[in-house]
Amino acid sequence: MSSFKPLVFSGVQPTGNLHLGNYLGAIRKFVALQESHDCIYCVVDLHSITAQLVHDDLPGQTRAITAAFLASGIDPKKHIVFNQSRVSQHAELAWIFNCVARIGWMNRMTQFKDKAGKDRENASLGLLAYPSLMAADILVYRATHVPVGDDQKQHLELTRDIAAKFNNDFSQKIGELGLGVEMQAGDETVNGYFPLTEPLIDGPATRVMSLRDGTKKMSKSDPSDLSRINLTDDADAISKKIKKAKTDPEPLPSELGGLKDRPEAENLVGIYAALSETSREQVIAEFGGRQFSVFKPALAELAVEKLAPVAAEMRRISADRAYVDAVLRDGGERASAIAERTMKDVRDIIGLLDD
Ligand code: AQP
Repeated sequence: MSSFKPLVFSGVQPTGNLHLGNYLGAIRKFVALQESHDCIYCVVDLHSITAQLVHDDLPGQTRAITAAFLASGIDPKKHIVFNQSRVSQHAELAWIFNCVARIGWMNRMTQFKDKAGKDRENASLGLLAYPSLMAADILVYRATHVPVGDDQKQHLELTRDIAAKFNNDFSQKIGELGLGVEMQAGDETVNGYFPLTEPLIDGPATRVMSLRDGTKKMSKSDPSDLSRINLTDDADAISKKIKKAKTDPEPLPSELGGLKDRPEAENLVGIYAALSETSREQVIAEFGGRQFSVFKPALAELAVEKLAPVAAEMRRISADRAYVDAVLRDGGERASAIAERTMKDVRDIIGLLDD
């Protein structure tokens, strides 16, 4: 039985300044995976217009995210870096997936409920269909692994559901065309064209929380800049934000279990563990019983040490717009070639004449 070639895909929206959550939950993992896998990393500009259509400077934001990828250590020659809208096959496959996915599946998505808020009727159709485009982003490359933060887990489950339904519905045709990989679907064996992609969500910072409220995710769109550490923040801003981070009056506990019901303390310990590449247990072993007046300066020093070089490199790369544009152009061409091979197969499987 053949199997799918391992391939990593992930994307980041150009909706604002990248923050520590994006960095620890996603981008740093992108960098690590380059050693073991072929990787495709995408600035998902089509996603950024689902919640808000008009942006002040979408091209500038797209270039800034690209610069952050490169500054963090993504190699655009060995791997592929591009912006989504350049490869029209993402949108083409998303349309097909709109016809595979069920409205009930989309209505259950918590991100849609959060972002649409109370005025659901007024949300764009694109916001509802967002997970279908995300499934297309991944499956147009038949990617097997997707590094993401915990908030994307539900969308990855939906991606698997879409792949499984497509494989089941077209199993016979996929087999006749000799395009499939034999896969188990319950008790049956089907000819699958799309892999059931695995999310890669691990480590101590899969959900970095707001510095102002430990129950809310750190987010680009939070109106308070004090809620997040931006990748572009300088050393003073990072130190100030950590100093002002909300905490409780108790010292850090001497056992990990003592972080329960202390979301702000738990968040800062998780951030320290992720930045120092250790575990929460080890952070508690080092700082258990210490006051935040000791822990916060240590965390600020560590954050500056790890993030300042990325910010400096981002500034250097951003100044060379021609280079950033050339990376996106080259990545787009290489991505298109793979995506078109998939779409050719998909058109054949469905019966859409294309020549
Ligand atoms: N707080 C977070 N902790 C860990 N990982 C996170 N990610 C986002 N926030 C956190 C991960 O970063 C990747 C890129 O995210 P995105 O740009 O696609 O959009 P998002 O998840 O909607 O991020 P934001 O910052 O919350 O943006 P806005 O405010 O525009 O909605 C993803 O892998 C995500 O899991």
